[in-house]
Amino acid sequence: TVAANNVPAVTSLDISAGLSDDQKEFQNLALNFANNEMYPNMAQWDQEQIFPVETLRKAAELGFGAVYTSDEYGGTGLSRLDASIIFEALSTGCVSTAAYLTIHNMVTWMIDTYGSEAQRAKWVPIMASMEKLGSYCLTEPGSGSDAASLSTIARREGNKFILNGSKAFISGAGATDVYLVMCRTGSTGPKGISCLLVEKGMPGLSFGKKENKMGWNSQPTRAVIFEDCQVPVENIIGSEGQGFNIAMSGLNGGRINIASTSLGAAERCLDVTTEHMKVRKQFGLTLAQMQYNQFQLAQMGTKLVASRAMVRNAARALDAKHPDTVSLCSMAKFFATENCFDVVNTALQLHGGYGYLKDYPVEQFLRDIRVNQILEGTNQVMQLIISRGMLSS
Ligand code: FAD
Ligand code: 2MC
Repeated sequence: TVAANNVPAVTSLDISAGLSDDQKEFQNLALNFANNEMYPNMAQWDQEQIFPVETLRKAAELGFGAVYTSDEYGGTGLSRLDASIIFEALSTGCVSTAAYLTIHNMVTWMIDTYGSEAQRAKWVPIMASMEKLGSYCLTEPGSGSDAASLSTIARREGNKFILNGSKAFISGAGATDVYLVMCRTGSTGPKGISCLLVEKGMPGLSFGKKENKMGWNSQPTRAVIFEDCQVPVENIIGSEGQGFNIAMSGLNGGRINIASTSLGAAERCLDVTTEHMKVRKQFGLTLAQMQYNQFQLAQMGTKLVASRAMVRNAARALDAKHPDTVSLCSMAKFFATENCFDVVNTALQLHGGYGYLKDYPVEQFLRDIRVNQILEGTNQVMQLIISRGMLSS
């Protein structure tokens, strides 16, 4: 249930159950931000395709620009569990905007974790404040699920890398400043990949047209194109050949965070639907008085609570560096994005024809979380990772 200080809880599923007092406090902070700064605007951002950078910067003032980045250079220094709680709360207000924030957080964490002192000192403070925005560039037109087959190439020439190739589907691209680009500096396969920090304005960097999407309309998605793009060698993050490992380690937290945005959507839709069921009458009964609908509601609540438990369990594993972390993150992303999609889809059904109208928020939540089954590794790739882990032990 979406319960912030100023919003009554209308279902009995307490999203703060089991959390510490500190966690409850910033959960409330994030819920209030979602209710006051995001939810009233999410339909307009979607319909007019507005990327709400000022709202993102306000979120950064609360520490949400670098939630789980260490505090040494200005990150907030919270845990992955804390981050999941925050992103879950924020996405009750707008999934698409909260999702971009998670990608920015992932990029900032990657720079802080694998960058040199100089890179960390330069970028973390201005990314934590969201003065500069980040994008994560792994996918290419010819390599999506098989990410290690990527072909964007970086050739070393003196003190520069010359970058050629293109990236597809890059969140934020064109509007963001800092691009972490996975590219080939060596042989085929994952060990020939490096991670370069490319800055907007570097010669040879350009962008494709803004993609027309089903959801995630409050953030632009574009191809990123490199034509003899010149990148100083000191812009490498980590060492040559480490890029794929860096990219994958970013995605573990990314997958928890994407799953968390599905939780927030399901929560908001459950709230809205419970209210609707209490007032809408057919056959002389409210929808809530019909046993079929009561059972639907029970199934929705159960799926949501199970999904949240999976996501928080994976976040705890990542915090504890548990050996099963990769599998647990993949399971959480797979389970929560599928089940929360079902919850939101049932919420839409329980609204009847009204659920299909933009007058109600449910159809936007449905469109916005559909992509969570595809990006940051499709749910088929999640199953591949889970079964590999099980078979290799
Ligand atoms: P493909 O890999 O071509 O897959 C097609 C289908 O085949 C899928 O159903 C897939 O599950 C299935 N499949 C593939 N291989 C297997 C297999 N071995 N076994 C079973 N099934 C398989 N990428 C970035 O790097 N940065 C971003 O910021 C970013 N943002 C995105 C934003 C949006 C809105 C979207 C839609 C995508 C974004 N992506 C981003 C890309 C996203 O990560 C990819 O779309 C995703 O990884 C899948 O790759 P693909 O689209 O090439 O599909
Ligand atoms: N965490 C840490 N390390 C990982 C990892 C993970 N989740 N996944 C792979 N690795 C490491 C792995 O341990 C190995 O390391 P080392 O060689 O040092 O032992 C290295 O990476 C290579 O891994 P594999 O041998 O498993 O590589 P393979 O090519 O067989 O498969 C696969 C990798 C399928 C898991 C990977 O390609 C994948 O995750 N594909 C999906 C791509 C994806 O998620 N794209 C998301 C783009 S971002 C996005 O969508 C956004 C919206 C931002």
